[in-house]
Amino acid sequence: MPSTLFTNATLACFDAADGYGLRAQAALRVDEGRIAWLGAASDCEPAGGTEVVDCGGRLLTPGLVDCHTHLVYGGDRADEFEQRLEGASYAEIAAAGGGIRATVAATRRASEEELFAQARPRVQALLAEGVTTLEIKSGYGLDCETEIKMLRVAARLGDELGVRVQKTFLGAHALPPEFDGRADAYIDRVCDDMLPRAAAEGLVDAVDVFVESIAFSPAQAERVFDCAARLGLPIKAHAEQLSDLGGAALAAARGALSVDHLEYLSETDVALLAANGTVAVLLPGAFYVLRETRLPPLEALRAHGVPLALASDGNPGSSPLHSLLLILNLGCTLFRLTPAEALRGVTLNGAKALGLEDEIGSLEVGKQADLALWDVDRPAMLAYRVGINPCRAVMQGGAWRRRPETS
Ligand code: DI6
Ligand code: FE
Repeated sequence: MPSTLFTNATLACFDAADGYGLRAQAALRVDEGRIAWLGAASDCEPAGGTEVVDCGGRLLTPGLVDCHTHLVYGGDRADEFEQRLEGASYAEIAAAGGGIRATVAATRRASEEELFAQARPRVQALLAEGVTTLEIKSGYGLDCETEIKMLRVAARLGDELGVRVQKTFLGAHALPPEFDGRADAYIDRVCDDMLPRAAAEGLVDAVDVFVESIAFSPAQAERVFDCAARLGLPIKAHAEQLSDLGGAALAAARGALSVDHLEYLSETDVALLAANGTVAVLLPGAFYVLRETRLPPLEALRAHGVPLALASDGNPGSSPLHSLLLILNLGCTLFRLTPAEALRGVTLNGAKALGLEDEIGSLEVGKQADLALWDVDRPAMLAYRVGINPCRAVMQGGAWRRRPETS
């Protein structure tokens, strides 16, 4: 693999405890797919055979990480968007058999090929904005065959589009209709059959549960977490999105990588996240689409030093958004994150939410050379402006996904 030297760059390294870790007039060398050196542009001398990219003062960041998506599914839910505009709530639509269940029916009907074809443009939209790692959850199959079909499609998206995809099993996302009134029996099925089989096929990097009154109770979540522990898999939770059931505290106490949503997280439970190194993944897309008003407890999360990540939650119901740059802007405008917090949330802390912070997410020697070069000179530009994609070039593992045009 040829070496590449980025010179005359503004680096946002995310290599310190906070801030961007900015280095102006800097250079960064990539060897064998990894970051081999970085420092002042005046200190580097390209060896023969090295490709040199003059960045012209532009911003070079770690490739972006979207650590929470549900991008593999059949159909769409534009009809429910219209119903909500006529006054129905997300929870009411779910209770009437729509919502996640509507997508489950469409996903069960779709072939693997159809699911792949439908998901590809969603992933491509993220990639166009500098994403080099994304997580994709199952959870619209709710039977063994369809959950495995979704996870296979997720793996294939990674292979064919040349992006790192982390696969999360979310069998406990909603109760399938054939188990109506028998949620505990469904959890038995998840633990005895679905999750062990998906894991045996090498399709599971982490296990997630939706802990909510319209989904599963903390006691049911615990059983899924026990099963994950037996299989040696890390856990996550959708928690405190619509009410406070204590799901985040439960997951954090068991060492969850992340707990996600968190609008109803109580300040007392924040300390448990901090104590266990669990990342708080904030999802402003769902907050925006559902027109929520209750904000996650940002001040308490900051005061306790909980790492904050931001993600798209791309899904057909509550967050049909496929732009991580828009999510940066929403995180700042709706949740009052600083641009530095927001960008850290889609780089280093997004990586941490996936357990990958030793490998990706910052510009540090030894890390994988996942890089995005932007037509901006200041990082705040990425969160500030909406509707212009300034992504100029992307390198994934030391190979160009998109080369910079020379100008
Ligand atoms: N919370 C969400 O935001 C998504 N899943 C979840 O547990 C929404 C899924 C959907 O509405 O299809
Ligand atoms: Fe989600």
